[in-house]
Amino acid sequence: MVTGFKSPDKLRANDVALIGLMSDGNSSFLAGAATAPVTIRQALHSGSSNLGSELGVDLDHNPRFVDTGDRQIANVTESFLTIETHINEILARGALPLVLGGDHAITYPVMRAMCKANGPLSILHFDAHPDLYDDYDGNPFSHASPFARIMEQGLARRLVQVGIRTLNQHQREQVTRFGVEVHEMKTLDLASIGRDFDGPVYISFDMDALDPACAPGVSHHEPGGLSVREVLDVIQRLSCRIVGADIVEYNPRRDINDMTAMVAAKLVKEIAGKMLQSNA
Ligand SMILES: [Mn+2]
Repeated sequence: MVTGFKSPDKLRANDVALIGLMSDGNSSFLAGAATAPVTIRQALHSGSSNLGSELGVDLDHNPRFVDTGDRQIANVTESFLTIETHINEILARGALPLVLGGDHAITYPVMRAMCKANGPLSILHFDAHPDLYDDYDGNPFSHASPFARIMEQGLARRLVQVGIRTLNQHQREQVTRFGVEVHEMKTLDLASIGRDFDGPVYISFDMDALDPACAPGVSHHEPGGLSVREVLDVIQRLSCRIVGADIVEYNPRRDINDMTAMVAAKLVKEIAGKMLQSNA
């Protein structure tokens, strides 16, 4: 049982604000990601580990790490678009959102709020999929389309994708159209990633970027992915300011012994730690 959520109006500047968005109405294949925030939080606070990041930030009783709880998002477009308002409440206090999805569709309304507050950011996007479909099955808000909406509306100045291994012809055309910087899995040079960010960065982390062997609790198993250690290395090496992040597409219904929830909780610790350090 996790308690002690705080209202966003208690946030202060440069706090990291955890927020769960319980939304999977735009998933194309399987539902289940909506309950992810609850399970990730249980893993984060499970007695089997502590709340310290590897780089030395302790989230336990840390006054700058504030959990604002979860928001229920109904499976209708009007409710989905209120996500922007939920993030605005955090940004209005000068705090930094760390969002637990939900499916990847949430990143579009989150970035609308982020762009309004920060101007267009660079996005470091970990994923097996580029999520650049113009629409998917007729749904422009599909979890396969958020980065098409973000790029066509100028909500990001750079989109750097890591772990991609599902590019088809349409999405290759979208990559060219939007100038997306794609680090495909087949030719990955991890040391080259993230060295050249020259402004604040938003991290969007789809759990299926990881190999299904280390993160089976996702809707779309795509073999040949990243290891947990590899993504931690990339995140820990970042020297830019990280002003927001999301961790999406964890599907508890597909998990085995909560092992993927534990990986998501590890990412919360390392990303929150980096956000706190880079905005100290
Ligand atoms: Mn994906």
